[in-house]
Amino acid sequence: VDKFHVAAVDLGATSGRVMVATIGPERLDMTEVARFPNGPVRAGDALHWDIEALRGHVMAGLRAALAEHPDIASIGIDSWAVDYGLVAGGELLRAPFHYRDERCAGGVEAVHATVAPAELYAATGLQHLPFNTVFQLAAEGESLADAEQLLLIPDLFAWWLTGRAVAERTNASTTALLDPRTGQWHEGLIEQLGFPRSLFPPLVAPGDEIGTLTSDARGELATTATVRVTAVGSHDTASAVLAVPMTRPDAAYVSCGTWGLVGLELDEPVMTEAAREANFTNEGGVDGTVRFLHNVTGLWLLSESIRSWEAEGGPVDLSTLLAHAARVSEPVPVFDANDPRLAAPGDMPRRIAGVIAESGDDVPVTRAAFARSILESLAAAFAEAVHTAARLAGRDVGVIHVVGGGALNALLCQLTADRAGMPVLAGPVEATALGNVLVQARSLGLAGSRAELRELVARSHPPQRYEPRR
Ligand code: LRH
Repeated sequence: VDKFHVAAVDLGATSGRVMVATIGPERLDMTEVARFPNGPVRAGDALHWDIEALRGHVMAGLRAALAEHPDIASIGIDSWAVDYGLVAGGELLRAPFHYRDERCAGGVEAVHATVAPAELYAATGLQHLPFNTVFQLAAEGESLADAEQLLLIPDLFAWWLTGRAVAERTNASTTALLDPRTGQWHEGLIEQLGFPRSLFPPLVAPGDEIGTLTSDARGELATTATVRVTAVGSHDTASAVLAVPMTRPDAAYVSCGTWGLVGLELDEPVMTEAAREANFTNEGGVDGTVRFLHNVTGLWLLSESIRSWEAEGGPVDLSTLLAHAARVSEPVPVFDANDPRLAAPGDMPRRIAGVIAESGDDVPVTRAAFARSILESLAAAFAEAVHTAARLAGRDVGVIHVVGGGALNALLCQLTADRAGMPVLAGPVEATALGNVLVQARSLGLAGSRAELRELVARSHPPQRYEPRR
C-alpha cells in the first residue's frame, strides 16, 4: 500500500487525544492534533463524565485533523471500558455515570443475589470490579425503562458520527454480559438478570466498518469526504495490548495510565478457581485473543495526589517531583495500591496516609518521599501481578513491557524491573492510539499478522530498556 492517513480518537480517564497517523509499508508516524483533560465531574451527589465537553473536544480535534489531511480515510475510537450512555429516540438520555460513582455497591449486591460470584466468573471470565457494566446496570433500576439502547462510550461516539448503533466486541467483553466462549452476548445471563435484551446492540469486531459519516457529522467536521468509521479495539486496553512490541513468547505487559493493566496475551481464557481468587480477568483482545490480566491502580494515585497538592498550594511540576523522588534514599513504605479506599476521587494524600499508618509504617513527610512510596507500591503490585499471571497461565515470563503514560516514568519502570527481577522494555507511550491506528490500517489493506504489526511498532518506536538492579 502507499502512504495513507487515519485518525484515532483515544479517550482516557485522565486525558483524551485525537491523533493522525501516516502509514506506509515500513513506517508508522503519528502526530497529535488535540489533547484535552478528562476526569470525574460531580453533579448532585453523583459522579459523571462531562460527555458534552468530550464530544466538543473530539469533534474539534477531528475537524482540525480533516482540515490538515483532507484525505483521512478512516476514523477509529477507543476509550476506557465499562461505562455507557443510554439512548432513545436518537438522543442521549443523560450524562453517563463515571465508574467511580458510588452507586455501584447496590448493583453488586443485587446481581450477586441472583448470580453467585463464582457462577458469574464461570459465565464471563471477568475479574470482579465493582463497576463492571453488569453492576452499573443493576443499579440503574427504573431509569432503564426509558432507554432503547445501551452504547459503550466509544460506540456512543461512533453512533454520533455514523448513526449506527453497534457494540464493539473487545469493550463489550468488559460488561460481564458477554460469553467469552462464543463471543456473543450472554443471552442466559441477560435474561436471568432481567435486563431488556433490546438494550444490547449487534456486535462488531475490530476491523469491521461501522459506517460512514452522516451528512450532519460531515457538516460539523467541515468535510465533504465519505470518511468511514472503523471499529478498532475500542477498549483502550485492547488497543494498547495490540501495540505492545512483544517479540518473545515470554513477554508480559503493563499498560500503565490511570490504571496499570498487568498480564499476558493468551489464545484461550484461564477461568480456574485460582484465577478467580487472584481476581484475574479474561477480556477480549484484537483477533480473538484473550487479555489475561489484573487491574492494578495505576498513575491515578499520583495524579490524584498532585491534584490535591495543587489545590492546596499551587502548581506541582511532575518531572521535578519525580527527579526528587528518584533521589530519596531512606526506605519508604509500600502499601496496597489496590486498597478500595483509594478508588474514589478527592483528598488522596490523606487517604494514602491513612492506609500507610494503619499498617504501622511511618507516613513519608516530604512530597518526594510520598511520591516515591506511591511508585514503589505500584512497582511492587506490577511485579506481583506479573508473577501471578505467569503462575496462573502456566507460562514463563522473562521480560515486562510497560506501555502508556507510565512508560515515560523512568523511576517507575526501573523500580518495576528491580522488584520483578527482570528487564523492563518501556514504550511506546502512545500504545493505545497506535493500536487503534493499526487496526484501521490493516482494515484498509496494510498487510500484517499481529507479530508483523508489532514489528512495525518496534521499528517506529524502539522501546527503552531497564535492567533490574540487585
Ligand atoms: C483503562 C481501563 C481499564 C478498565 C478501566 C475502567 O483505561 O479501560 O482497562 O478496567 O479503564
